[in-house]
Amino acid sequence: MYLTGIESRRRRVEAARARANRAEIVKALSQGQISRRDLLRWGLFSAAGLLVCKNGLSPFARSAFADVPTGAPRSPLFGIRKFSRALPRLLVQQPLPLKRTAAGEAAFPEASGYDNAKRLSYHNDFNAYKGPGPNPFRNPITNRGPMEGRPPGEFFAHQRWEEFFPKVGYVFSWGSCVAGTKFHADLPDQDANAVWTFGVGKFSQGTMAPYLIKGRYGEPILTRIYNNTPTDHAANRGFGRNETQLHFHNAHNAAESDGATGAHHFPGTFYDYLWGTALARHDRINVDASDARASGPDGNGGLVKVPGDFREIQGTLWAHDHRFFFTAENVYKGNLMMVNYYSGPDRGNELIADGVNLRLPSGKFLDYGNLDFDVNLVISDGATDLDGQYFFDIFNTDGFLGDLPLVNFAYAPYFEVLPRKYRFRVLNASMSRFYRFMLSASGKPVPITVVASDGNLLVQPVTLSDLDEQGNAERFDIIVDFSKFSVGSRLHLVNRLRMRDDGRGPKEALSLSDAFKGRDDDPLIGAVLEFRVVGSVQSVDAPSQTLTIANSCGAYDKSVVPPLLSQQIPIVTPTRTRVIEFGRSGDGDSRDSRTGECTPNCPETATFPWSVKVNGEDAHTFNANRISMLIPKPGEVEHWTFVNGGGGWDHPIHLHFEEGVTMNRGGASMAPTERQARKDVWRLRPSGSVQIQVQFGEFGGAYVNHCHNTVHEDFAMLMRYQLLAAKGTHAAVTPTPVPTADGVKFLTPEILREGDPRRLSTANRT
Ligand SMILES: [Cu+2]
Repeated sequence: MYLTGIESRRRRVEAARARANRAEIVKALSQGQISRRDLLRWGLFSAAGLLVCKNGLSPFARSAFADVPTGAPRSPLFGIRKFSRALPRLLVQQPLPLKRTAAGEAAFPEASGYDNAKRLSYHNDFNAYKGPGPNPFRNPITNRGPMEGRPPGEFFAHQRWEEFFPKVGYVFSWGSCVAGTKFHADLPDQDANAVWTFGVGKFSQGTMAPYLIKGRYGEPILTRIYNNTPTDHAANRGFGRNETQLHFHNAHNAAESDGATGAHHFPGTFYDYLWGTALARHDRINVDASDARASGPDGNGGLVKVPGDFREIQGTLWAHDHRFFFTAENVYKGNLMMVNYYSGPDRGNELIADGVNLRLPSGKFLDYGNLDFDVNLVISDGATDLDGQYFFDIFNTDGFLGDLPLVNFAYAPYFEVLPRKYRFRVLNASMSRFYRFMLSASGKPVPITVVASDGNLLVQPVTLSDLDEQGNAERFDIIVDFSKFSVGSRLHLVNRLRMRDDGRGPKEALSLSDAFKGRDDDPLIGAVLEFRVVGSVQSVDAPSQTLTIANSCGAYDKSVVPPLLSQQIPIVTPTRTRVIEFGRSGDGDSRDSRTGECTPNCPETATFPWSVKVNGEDAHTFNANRISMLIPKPGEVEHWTFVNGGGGWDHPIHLHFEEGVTMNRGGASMAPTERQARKDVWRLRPSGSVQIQVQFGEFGGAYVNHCHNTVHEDFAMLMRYQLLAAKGTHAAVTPTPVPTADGVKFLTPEILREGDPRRLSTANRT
C-alpha cells in the first residue's frame, strides 16, 4: 500500500505516542501508582484483563500502525551498524575453595568474610534466636526477616549434604548494573535499574556480559545469590520484580536447589544453592563408580569417577530467574548465566587422548574447560524505548518479540575465528522468539555438525546445513569447520525464522537468501553474528599466548568429532503413561477463589489465559500450592505425551530436573537432531504433540513442568509436580513455601486426583 508522506508520518507519530502511553501505564502499574481498578474505570482494561486496543493507547493494537515485531516504534539505533563491535565472551567466574568445618559446615576462605554454608537454612537460626539484642541472623539491609531466603526445616535442608558436600563456592549478587552498562559502545548507558545483572561478591553491582561457570562432575558447587535489587519494588524502571529464585536449568539437583519451588527471596537476603553435580541414575547404574565414562576431570589429566549413567552426562546448561509470575521480566532484565559441565568424555580439552575424552574442539592450555575454540553464544532479542533504555511490555500475554539482535547481550557483534574447527554452544535466551539458524558464506549454506541438544550429547553427530527450530531455552552445541575459508572471509549466523506478528509462534522459515537480505518488519531476521576469519587471535585460556594458523590449524588442529559420542538410552515398557495438554481455557484458577490471591503472589493485573490439563481432566492454571502430578517413587519409567491444545500457537515445554528421551511426534516427522535425543525442552508445534520417556531419582521434592515462552509461563502455563523419595523427609509431600519479607510460612498443598497414581485405577493405563 502506498502512503503519502503525511499519512506515513501521522502513523509513525501515533505509534510513538501509543508506545509512550503504554510505557507510562506499565510503569505506573508496576510502581503501584494506578491499579487494575483504575484501568477498568477508565475503560482501558477489559474484565478479561486485556488492555483495550485503542489507537494512541496500545502499540499492540494493529490499528496503531505500530511496527512489528515489538508492536511499537523501532528501538532507536543511534546510528550504529551491525558487526561494528567484537563479541564479548561470557565472563568466566573463579571458584572459591570450600573447607569442611568440624561442625560439618562449608567454610569460604577466611579473608572473604562470608558466612559458612550449611545444610539447614539460617532461617532456622533466625527463628530460634531469643536475644538479647537484635537478631544476628536478620536481613542486614531491611532488618526484617531472616538473612537467608531458603525456607526453614528439613524440607529445605540440602538433601544428601554429606554425599554431595560442596568443594567450591561462588558468591554473586543480583541487582542494579554498574555505570557504563550498555548493549554496544555507541548505544546509551543503561540506567542502573533498567538492567539487573549479576556481580561478584556480597551486595555488588551487576555487569555484562553474562557469567559463565565451569562446573565438573565430582566437584559439587555451592552458589550463593544475594538479592541486591532495590528494596522499593517500584524502583524497577517499569519491569522486573525485586524478588528472585535462581533455577539451574536443567541440572540434576535436589528440589530446594532447583530454584523453582516458590521460595523466592527478598532484597538484602541470600539463598544458598547446592549444585551437587549428581549424575542421573546415581542410585541405580554404575553405583560403584567403576565406569570411567561417568567422571569429571581432576585438573591434572586424570579423572574423578562418579556413580551414575554416563549416557546422562550433561554439558551446556544455564541458570536463570524463576520467580513465579515474574520470570520473563526478570530473565529479560538480565538474570541469567551459563554453566558448562565438564566430564570425562566432554572434557573441554582437545589433546588428552585417554580413550574417554572425545576431544571436541575447545583448546589445549587447560586440563579442562578450554574456551579458545569453544564459545558460548547467548542469543536474545531486546528492545529499548525512544531514549535507548531497555524496555519490556508486562501486559503482553502472547509473546514478547524484541527488535535488537543481541549475542551475549551485545548488539549484533562480530567474532574473529581461525580457519579450523570450533564448537559453539548456542542458547536461545529469548522470552518468546524462536530461531532457525543457518550459517552463510557469501549466501551459500555452510555445513554445521550438531553434537548436543539441550546440553545432552547426541549418540552420533548430525551434519546438516539447516538447524532445526530452536525454541526458548533450547540449546544446540554445534561444530563449525572454518578450515576451508581463507583469511579475510566473512561468514554469518543467519536467523531465517519469521514469527507471527502476535508472538504466538513461528510463521515461516525464509530461504537463506531471503533471510540474509533481512526484513524491514523484523530486524531479527537475517544475520545476527558475523564470523571473521583471521590469521591470529589472542588465547583466552592462556592470555599470554597467541593462537595462529601455524600453531592451531591444519595438522595442529587436534580436535576430533568422533562418529560416536554416547550411547542410546533404550525405550522400554513404562510403569505408567500420562497425557499433558497445554492450551487456553479462559480465566484460570491461579487465584484463590476466597482471597483472590495467587500462591506465590502475582501481579494485580495478571490474567491467566494459559492452562494445563492432565490426563484429560479439568484445565488448571498455575498455583504453587496445587500438585498436578505426583511421582510416587524413584526409578519407575514413565511415558508422557505433551499435547498442544491448538490455536496456531507453539509452546516450548520444559521439564525440570530430569532429561527425557524424545520418542515420537505422533505421526509427524522429526528432525534428525531430536530423534531419540535427550532433551529438556520440546517444541510442541501448532496442534502437535511429542512423547517422551522419563525416569526420576536421587532426590525428592517439588519441581515444575511448564511452557518456556516465559510470557506464557508468567501467565500461569505451569504446573507443579511432586517427586516422592523412597525414604526420609522427602517421602512425604513438600509443604508449599509462602515467602514474605518477615520469613517463610507454609501451606499444605492440594493434590489433583488425576495427577496421583496412588489413587488412579488401572483404567488410566493406555
Ligand atoms: Cu507457551
